[in-house]
Amino acid sequence: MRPIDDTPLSRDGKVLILAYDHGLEHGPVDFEEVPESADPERVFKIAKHPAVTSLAVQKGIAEAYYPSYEDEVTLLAKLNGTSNLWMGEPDSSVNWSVDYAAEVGADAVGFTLYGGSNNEIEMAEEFRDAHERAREHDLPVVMWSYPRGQGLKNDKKPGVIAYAARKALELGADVAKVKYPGSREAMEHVVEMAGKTKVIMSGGSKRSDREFLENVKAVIDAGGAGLAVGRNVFQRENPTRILDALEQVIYEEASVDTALAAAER
Ligand code: FBP
Repeated sequence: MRPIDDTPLSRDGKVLILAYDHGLEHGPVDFEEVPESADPERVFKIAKHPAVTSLAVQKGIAEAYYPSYEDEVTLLAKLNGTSNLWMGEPDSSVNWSVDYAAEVGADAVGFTLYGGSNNEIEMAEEFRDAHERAREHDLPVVMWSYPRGQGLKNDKKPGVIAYAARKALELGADVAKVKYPGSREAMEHVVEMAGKTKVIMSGGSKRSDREFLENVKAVIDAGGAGLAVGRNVFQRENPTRILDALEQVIYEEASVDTALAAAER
């Protein structure tokens, strides 16, 4: 098994995944703020930024667009996914196999697990199959570890997020993508619970540059490895500017003020 830091998913031990599966997960509503963001071509171009260690997309987008970017973009195949039209207990269909993702050129795979859902057992078994196949292909595995379901009223409680990170470690993920638990202290506990699994923050809905960068800074200061971000990048008119700032905060461990000033230059 190749150490994750020897894979293109990691830069200096840190991870910045640009997520672009929102057309499936949320629908076209996420593209309304910046209509050009509906064009995958725009996002593949953004993903060439040196701060980005991979672009996470679903199968159809990878098949249609990745061939033109395979020399410049690291592909993370998001294997399962669901839509906002689904009204049942949280669940996610497996939309492509690891074998097929490897054939398309994936350098890493991603998988959502809704811990606490009535479908958790089936999802964990599907994760097992994907994880073991990914190991055969030597591909790092990222778990979107999102406690969500009937019994969970607040999926952002610090204890729940710490459990989500621990599940990722126990089930073999190299990276656990979790929601921000609200503070640096809470994130420290999450990172501790994840052991050798790297913890990254899920970007969340769009907020101001400063507010977003403060969250990312707290994650890095807590020992987190970085983030997976979609809307806070592609819903900006100038995605390069925020990526320049993220590069400072994540890889240079710069302050938010320094990062914002660097992004202005
Ligand atoms: P954002 O940075 O836009 O939150 O994207 C991260 C992500 O995990 C995407 O991969 C996914 O489409 C979305 O969030 C799902 O968010 P949620 O399940 O909370 O609606």
